[in-house]
Amino acid sequence: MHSNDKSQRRVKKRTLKEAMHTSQRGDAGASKGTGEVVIYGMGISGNVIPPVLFCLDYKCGGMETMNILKGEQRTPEKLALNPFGQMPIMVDGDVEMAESGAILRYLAKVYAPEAYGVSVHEQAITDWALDWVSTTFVPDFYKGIWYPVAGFGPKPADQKALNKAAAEKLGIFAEKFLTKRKFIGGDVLGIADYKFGPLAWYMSHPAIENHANWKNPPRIQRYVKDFESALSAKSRKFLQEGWGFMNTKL
Ligand SMILES: N[C@@H](CCC(=O)N[C@@H](CS)C(=O)NCC(=O)O)C(=O)O
Repeated sequence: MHSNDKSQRRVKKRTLKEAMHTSQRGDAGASKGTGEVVIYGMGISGNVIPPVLFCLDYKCGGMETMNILKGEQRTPEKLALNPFGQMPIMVDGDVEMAESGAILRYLAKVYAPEAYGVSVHEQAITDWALDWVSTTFVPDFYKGIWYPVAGFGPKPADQKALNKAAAEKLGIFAEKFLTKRKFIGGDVLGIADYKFGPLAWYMSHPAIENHANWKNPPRIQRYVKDFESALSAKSRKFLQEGWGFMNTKL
């Protein structure tokens, strides 16, 4: 072998070793965050509320109104941040992103890793709950219960059947994620709670019972009470906008 090849291989090896060392230290791509996260959206949105509550509780930011009823999500400035033209949008320094679940994962990683879960196992359970809520609970049930009452979607063809299926699935959800624990995250709120809590809380509004004939199952009622109690005073104040909005639907 040519001596030059040897030295090149040494350089390559060292680079790989360095890279491994860096990733084992856990600082590959680590981000500190500005501590001044901006969530663009509206306080009545069940997708915007989760990351805003997280920011208020962890004192790392808050919401700036972007009124989608006036099309403000489609200005060139906002489309540059989220080309899908939806809220919430998050900006944290150079990090610009959307999708409530993805934002919560980012926020936890940067500002409160324990809210995602300490071990890979705990994080996987968080992901499971978060993904079930986003991909099943919201489209199959929340959209047929909360959206029509709020005036953002059509009534389902068979409300009674939808409510029955929702209660059954929430029973399974509670058994899986809320047995022997107060929250999905355990004794304290985790990011799956920040996603699910606001939706369950919204479904506990009397307007929902009046118009969709829906009442949260007992375990979810208790969960909603615990969820509200665990929030900071600022978060509870923030929720007043959404509650007030639903009061107009009574
Ligand atoms: N999967 C998204 C859903 C976001 C979403 O549906 N946002 C709605 C309001 S709650 C929106 O921006 N709608 C306006 C539009 O689609 O034009 C998330 O979880 O963030």
